[in-house]
Amino acid sequence: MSANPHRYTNSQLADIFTRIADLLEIKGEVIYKILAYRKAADSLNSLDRDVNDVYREGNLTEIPGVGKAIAEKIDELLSTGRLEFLEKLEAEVPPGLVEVLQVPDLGPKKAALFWKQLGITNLAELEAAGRAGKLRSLPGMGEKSEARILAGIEALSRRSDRTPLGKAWPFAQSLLDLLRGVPGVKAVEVAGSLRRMRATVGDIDLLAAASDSKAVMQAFVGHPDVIRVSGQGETKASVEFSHNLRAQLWVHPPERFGTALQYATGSKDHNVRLRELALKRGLSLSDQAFLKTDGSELLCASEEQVYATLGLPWIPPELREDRGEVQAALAGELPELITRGDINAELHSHSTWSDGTLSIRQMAEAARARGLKVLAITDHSASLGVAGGLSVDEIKAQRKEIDAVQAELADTIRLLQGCEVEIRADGSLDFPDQALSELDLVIAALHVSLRQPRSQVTERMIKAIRNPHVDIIAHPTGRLIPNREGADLDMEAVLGAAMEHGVALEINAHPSRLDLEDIYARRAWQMGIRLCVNTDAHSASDLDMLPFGVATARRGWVQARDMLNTWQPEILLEWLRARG
Ligand code: DGT
Ligand code: CA
Repeated sequence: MSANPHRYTNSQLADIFTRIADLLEIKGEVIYKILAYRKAADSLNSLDRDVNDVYREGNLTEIPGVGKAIAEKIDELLSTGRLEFLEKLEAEVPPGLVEVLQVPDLGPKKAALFWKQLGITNLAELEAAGRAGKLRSLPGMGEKSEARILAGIEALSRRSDRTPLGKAWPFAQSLLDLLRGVPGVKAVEVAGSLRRMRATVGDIDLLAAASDSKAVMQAFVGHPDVIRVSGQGETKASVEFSHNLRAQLWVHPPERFGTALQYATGSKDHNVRLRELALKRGLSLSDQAFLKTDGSELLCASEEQVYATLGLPWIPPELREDRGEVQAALAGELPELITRGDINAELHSHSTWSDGTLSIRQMAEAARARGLKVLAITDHSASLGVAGGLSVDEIKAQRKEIDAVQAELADTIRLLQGCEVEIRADGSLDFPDQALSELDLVIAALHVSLRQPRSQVTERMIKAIRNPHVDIIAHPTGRLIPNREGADLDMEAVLGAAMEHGVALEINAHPSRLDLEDIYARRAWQMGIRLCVNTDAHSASDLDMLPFGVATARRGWVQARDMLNTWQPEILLEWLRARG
C-alpha cells in the first residue's frame, strides 16, 4: 500500500490537538470538547503504533479517545497536510496566546482575560504590560500575581532547550524501527543521555552497526520529519526535527560496535574513568577501539567485551554518571537494580470520581491486564477543585463502589481505597483525621502555593509527613518538566522527617514529573526510607509510563527491596495496616 502523502508523527498530531484544546479553552469553549481533544492528544502520545499505519488500515476510530470528529481531522491532516478547523480557530484566537500558556501557573482563563481586557496576543506583549504595571488592576489580579507572571516569563527565557525523556524516547523508538529496516543494518541502539534515561536529553544519539554506512545514512537524513540536516559525513550525521528535537547517528562496522556504543552512551565523566582504567592496563581507549602499546587494535563487538577488557562486569547505562559505579563494579558491589518485572502494585491512580478518564472497574481491568496485583484508587481531595476533588461524603460513597468492583473481580486484583490528599498552604491536610483513618492508603501531595519560600514550604511538607495517617508523599517537589520548577524544598530536612516517621516517598513515573529525582531517591534508600514508584494514572495508557519511573529509580541505584510496589500484596497490606 502506498504511504499517505503527508506524514505526521504521533507526537506531532498530539501537539496539534493540544494546540486546538488550548485555543478552545482560551476562547471559552465548553469543557467537554476541550477534554476530548486533550484525551486524543494523550492517547496519540501513548499509542504503541504509528498513526500513519492505523490510518492506512482505516482504523483511526479504534484509537482510544479518537471518535468520528477527531478521526476526520487526522484524515484531513494526513491527506492534505492542513486542517481548516485549526486555521479558522487561529483566525479567531491569536495563536501567540498559546505561548502565553507556557508561563508557569498561567492558565487559559487568565490568558483570555489579558487578551480581552488589554488586547494582549503574545508573550512579548504580556511582558510589556506586566512591566508597565497594567496587569495588577485586572479582576482577580494584584501586585503579587503580576510579579509572579513576570518572574515566570523570566524563568521561561532561561529554560533550556532540552527535550523531556517522555517525548524523546518514543520518537527515538520510531527512528530505531526505521533504521532497523534498512538492508545491511546489523544492530541499532540508542546511546547518550537517552540510553542513560536522564529526565531530559539534549539530543537523541543513535548508533548503527553496518559494514556499509551509505544506505542507513540515507534513510536517516531522508526521514520525512527532518527539517534540516546540520551535518553529514561518511559515518556520522546530525539532523533537526521540528520542536527543537535534534538527533545524530553514528555508523560503525559491527566488529567495533561495542566500543562505539560504550563511548557514545557516556556519560563523559564515566568515560574518563574507563580511560583511566585502560591506561593502568597499558591500553588507550578511543571511540572505536582499544589501542595496545605495540600499536595494534583490540576490537570489541559488544559492550560486555569493553567492560571485561577493563576487568569490570557490564555496568547498566542508568548508572554511568560517575557517581561511584566504576568503584562499585571493581569491588563487585554493583546493585542489583530494580526492573519493571519486579513491580506488583500501582499505588497512585485516578478514576472518573475525580479527574481520571476511566471508571474504577476500567482502571482495575487495565491494571490487571498489565500484570499488577494491587491497585490503589487515590482520587483527589476536595480542595483541589480543578481536579474535581472529593468530599468526605463522596469518599464514603466511593468505598461502596470499590467494594462492589472488588467483589466482581474477586482475587484477580486487590483494590485499595486511598486518596491523594492536598497539603494545604499551611501544611494542614484537606481531610479530618477520622476520614483519613478510614482509608487504606493516604498519599499527601503539594499542588498549590509551590512558590512559598524554602523554609515555609519545607515546614509545610514536614507537617504533612508528621501526620500519622500519611503513608506516602507523592511527587515531592511538584515540578513539571519542562516548564515548572518544583517547590524549593530543603530535601535533607524532608528526607530526615520521612525517615523519622516511616513515610514512603514516591518516584512519580510520569515523564512530566520524574519526581523524586534520582539523586534523592538514592539518598532516601541509603537512609532506610521506603520508596514507591507510581504512574499517577489518569487513563489506561498512563499505566504504561511505569518504565520511566523504574528508570529513574535505577538511576538512583534502587533495588527491588527498597520499593513498596515490589512487595507481595499481603506484606504491603500488612505494612499499611501497621501504619494505621
Ligand atoms: P545530552 O545530549 O546533553 O543530554 O548528554 P549526552 O550525555 O548524550 O552527551 P552528548 O550528546 O554531548 O554526547 C553523547 C555521548 O558522546 C556522551 O554521553 C559521551 C560521548 N562524548 C561526547 N563528547 C565527549 C568527550 O569529549 N569525551 C568523551 N569521553 N566522551 C564524549
Ligand atoms: Ca545526547
